[in-house]
Amino acid sequence: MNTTTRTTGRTTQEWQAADAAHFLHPFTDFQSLAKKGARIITRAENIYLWDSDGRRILDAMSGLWCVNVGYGQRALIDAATRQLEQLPFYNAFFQTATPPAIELAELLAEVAPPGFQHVFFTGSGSEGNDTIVRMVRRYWDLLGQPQRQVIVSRRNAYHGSTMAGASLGGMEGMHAQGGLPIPGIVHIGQPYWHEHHDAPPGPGQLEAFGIEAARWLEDKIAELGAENVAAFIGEPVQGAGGVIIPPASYWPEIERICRRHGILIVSDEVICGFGRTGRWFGCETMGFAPDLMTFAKGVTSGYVPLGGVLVGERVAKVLIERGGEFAHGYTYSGHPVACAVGVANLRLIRELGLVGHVHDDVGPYLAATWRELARHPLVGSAETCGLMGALRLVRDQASGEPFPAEVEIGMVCRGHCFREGLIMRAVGDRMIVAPPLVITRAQIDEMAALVTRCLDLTLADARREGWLR
Ligand code: PXG
Repeated sequence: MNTTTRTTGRTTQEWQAADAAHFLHPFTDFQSLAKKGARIITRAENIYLWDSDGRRILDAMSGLWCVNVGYGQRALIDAATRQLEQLPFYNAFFQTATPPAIELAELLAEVAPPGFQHVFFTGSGSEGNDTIVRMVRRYWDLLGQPQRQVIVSRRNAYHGSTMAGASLGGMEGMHAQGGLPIPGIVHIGQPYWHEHHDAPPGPGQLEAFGIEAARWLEDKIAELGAENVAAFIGEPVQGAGGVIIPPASYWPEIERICRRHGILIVSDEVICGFGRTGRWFGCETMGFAPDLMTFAKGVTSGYVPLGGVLVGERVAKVLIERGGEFAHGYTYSGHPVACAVGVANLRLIRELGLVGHVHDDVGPYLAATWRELARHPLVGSAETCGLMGALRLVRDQASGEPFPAEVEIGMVCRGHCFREGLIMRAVGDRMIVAPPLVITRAQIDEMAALVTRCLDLTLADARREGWLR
């Protein structure tokens, strides 16, 4: 018997055949995957995965931006096991609660920035953003301004895949399927320098661009009428959009504009939350104070599904004091097993000092590593924020000229990563990483060596195919 059958009961080919026959994967071209066969992941430890052929893979994407404490953490496994034995499920409807949900709400209020004392639980980030839409509209309703309906988001944002989540998101490909966005959601441009310029910014230009990009919100508010605008939503750093790190001037200016017009600010912390940027929440790194925050992923390090909304006092006060039922909730709002794992996870992040580890140690180390990688001839720009990094692949380093879209340079590079045992995402021409927060300096070196090898292989392809300038 080979390792595969011993550890997972079936061979890789058997798994792939059953997968192709029955499992419709998310965001997947079903036919082409069926032809190729899925990669079957069978176990994991720390920052490494193993596939059904027994190959080790360095997971530089933390699962899907979520396994902040790394794989195999005993405290989380034990918390889930204990809770499954004691009380696997009870709901939070009908004036009932369970200890893990109460404890997690309490703990979240502790780690959140000042002014966040209340939590609404959901099963995912998408459901968290659906909750946001209903909650901000209810807020304005209760204040006697029911016409304040519109939520402003940004192009190339990602806020989930439900009807409201995909509408809030600014992905055109998603809007094209299913008649989105739903009414009352509009989009402005994203604060991404290279959408408008090939060459890197000169002195002062990035800060000026940040102000300019924030003023697109001012323009949109003027067009809509401030009295009709309920909220602005954004990821502190856009994740799925390609690790787009806004200029430092951007968020403070967005905050000033929203405050001037009384508009609520929603920080989607699904990726940036729980230490990813070197602070507990991305808004702290970016220097703004939101009214509401969506969270998911890192709240349980992805060990079990959980999401929610942290509700600041401005909104909580109205929802609570004006009374009446908020007619919204999910069977799994406050699921005891998920919340027990959340409690164990937040405690572990504290015990291991992971937020400081990112801020003072591995975050700056990744930044230094990225500055080295920026010298590779394929790299036009290299940016990091905490433990998120992006490399923009270009055709000509001197001018920053991008590859023609049809080359799909990111996919070429990702193919090499796949074969070399590195999980790195490609978003257009941006290669991105977001490794588990427990990563060490030595492991960042190991990751960088793999990245360099994959860049070299991609460069060799580009030379051979005549894609370079
Ligand atoms: N907000 C943000 C900022 C996200 O990144 C969601 C909401 C939705 O969360 P759920 O739990 O409903 O998936 C996300 C999810 C990618 C990728 O390709 C990113 C996400 C999901 C799937 C793929 O980078 N982020």
